[in-house]
Amino acid sequence: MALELYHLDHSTCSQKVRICLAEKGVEWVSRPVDLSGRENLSADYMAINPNGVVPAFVHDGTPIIESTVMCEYLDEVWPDEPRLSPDDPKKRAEMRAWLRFIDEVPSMAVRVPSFQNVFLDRFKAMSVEEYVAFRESNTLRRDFFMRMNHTGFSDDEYENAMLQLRATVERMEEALSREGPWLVGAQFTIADICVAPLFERMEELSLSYMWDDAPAVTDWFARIRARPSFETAFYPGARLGDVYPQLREKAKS
Ligand SMILES: N[C@@H](CCC(=O)N[C@@H](CS)C(=O)NCC(=O)O)C(=O)O
Repeated sequence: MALELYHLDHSTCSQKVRICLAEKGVEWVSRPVDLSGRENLSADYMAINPNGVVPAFVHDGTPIIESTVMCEYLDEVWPDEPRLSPDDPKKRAEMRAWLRFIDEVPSMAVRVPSFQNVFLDRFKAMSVEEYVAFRESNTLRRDFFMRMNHTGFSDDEYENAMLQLRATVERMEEALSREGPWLVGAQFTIADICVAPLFERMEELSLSYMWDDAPAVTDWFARIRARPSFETAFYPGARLGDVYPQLREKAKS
C-alpha cells in the first residue's frame, strides 16, 4: 500500500513533509484534511493523529505523526541517495538541535503573523459564543486560541513573534556564513527542509525584509527554492496567496 499523506495544501508543516517526499522520490496518495471543516478533530482523523493537526501519514498501516519525525522516518526507511541526515554523530546532533529549535521557535512564531494577518477573519466572523465553543473543543490548541482571542494578538505577543523570527534569521546567517552552503555544512539535510516553508510563508506575509541584511540566508533561500523538490511541494494552490488572494493584493499596495 502506498504511503497515504494526510495534509493541507498551504500548511507549512505539510509543505516540509512534501519537500522531503519529493527529495526521496517516494510515491504518495493525497488525503486532504479540511481544517476549516474541522476534519482534523474528527474521530477518524484523531485515530491517526491524536494531536488533531496536519500532517500525518500512514505507511504500511502504521500512522506516523509530527512533521519533523515524519521527515526523519522517510530518510530512515528510504536510505538511498540523497541522504538527508549526516552519518557523523556530531553532525547529526547538530542537525537535531536545529530541528528542535525550528520546531520550538520559528514554527511557533510564524503562526502569529499568519493568524493575525490572514486567518483571523474567519474567527472574527464567529459570535463570541461560537468562538469560545471552538476554542474549548480543542484542548491542545486552547492556549494558542486564548492568546489570539477573537480579536487578534496583543502587541506584545506580536512583537515577541517578530523578535523570534528575526533571531532565527540571525542564527542561520551566522551558521551559513561560518560554514554553509547548508545549515549543518556541506550536506543538505532535513534541517534545511524543515525551515524552508517558514521562509516562504514569511515572504508571503511581507516579512522578507527580515533577511535584507543577511546575504548568506538570502543565497540559501534561493538555492533551496531552486531544487525541484521545492516546486513539487509548492504545486499550484499550495501557497497561502493561492488560497487567500487578498494577501497578494495587500503586498502589492
Ligand atoms: N508539531 C506539529 C504541528 C502541526 C500543526 O500545527 N499543524 C497545523 C497546520 S500547519 C494544524 O494542523 N493546525 C490545526 C488548527 O489550526 O486547528 C507538526 O510539526 O506536525
